[in-house]
Amino acid sequence: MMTPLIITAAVDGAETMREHNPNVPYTPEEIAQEAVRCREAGASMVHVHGREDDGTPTQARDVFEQILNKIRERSDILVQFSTGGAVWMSVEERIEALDLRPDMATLTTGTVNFGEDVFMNSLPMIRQIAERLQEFDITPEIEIFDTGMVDTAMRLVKEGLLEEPLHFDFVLGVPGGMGGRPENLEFLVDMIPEGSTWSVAGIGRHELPLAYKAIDMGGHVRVGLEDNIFVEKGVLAKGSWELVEKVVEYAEEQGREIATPEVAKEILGVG
Ligand code: KMH
Ligand code: ZN
Repeated sequence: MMTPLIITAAVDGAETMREHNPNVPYTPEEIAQEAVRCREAGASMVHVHGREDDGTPTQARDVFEQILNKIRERSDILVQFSTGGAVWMSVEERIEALDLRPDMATLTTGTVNFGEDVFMNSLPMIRQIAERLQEFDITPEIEIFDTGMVDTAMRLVKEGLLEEPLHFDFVLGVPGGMGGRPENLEFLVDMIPEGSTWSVAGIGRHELPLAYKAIDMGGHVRVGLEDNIFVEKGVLAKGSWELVEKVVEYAEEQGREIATPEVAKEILGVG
C-alpha cells in the first residue's frame, strides 16, 4: 500500500501573467479563493507567491499576511510560502514574511539559469534562508532544479542547517535547469537519502506526465498555473484546481489514496 498522495497546488508563481492565462490569481482574495477550490479538488497544500494587485510579484510581508489569513479563515489546506520570489529579488526581500510561520516554505539549494535570467542562490544565501526557517520552525521543501542541489542539501545537513528526514521537490523542465525526461526523475529519487519524501513539479508540457509518473512511483505531486498553463495541448487550464482534478482522476484510477492536509502534515513532519 503506497503512502497517500500529497498534491500541492502552485497557484500563482512569479512568472505566469494574465497575458499567459487569464485565470491566474493576483490579489490575496483571488489567491485564497483559488486555494479553497484546489483544496476542494483534492490538494492538501498550496504553494504561494505574493503579487501586487496588477500582478507584479512581491514578497512583501503584508501581502503574505493577507494571503495566509484569508486562506486560514476558510480552509485547512497547508500553506507553503515561496522563498524564491522572482529572479531580481534580494534574499532579505524573499524571506521577510517567514515570521508569519507558514506550514512550509521552499528552499532552493543552488543557482540555476532560469530562461534568460539567473535564479541566484549562493551558499551564503541558502544558509541565510535555512537559518530563518529554523528560527521559525518552518518545515523546508527543498527545491531541486539540478542534481548538484541535492549534494548541497546534504552539505547543509552536515552543517546542522537542515535536519533529516528531508522533503524534496524536483522541479524539472525549467529552461536552464534539469530537463523533464522521466529518467531524470528516477535518477534524482535514487540520489536522495532513505527516509526522505519527494514530489515532482514538471514545467510546461512535462507537468502532467511527470505527475502521473510520480504517482506510479509512490512520490508526491505539485501542479498549478505557476508551472504550466495548459490542461491539454492548446487548451488553457480554467485554474490550478483543474490540474489538481486531472491528478486526482489519475490517482484514483491507480488506486492511490489522496492525502488530506492532516495526513500530509504527518507524512511531511509539519508542525
Ligand atoms: N520564481 C522562481 C525564480 C520558489 O518558489 O521557491 C523561483 C521559484 C522557486 O518560484
Ligand atoms: Zn514558486
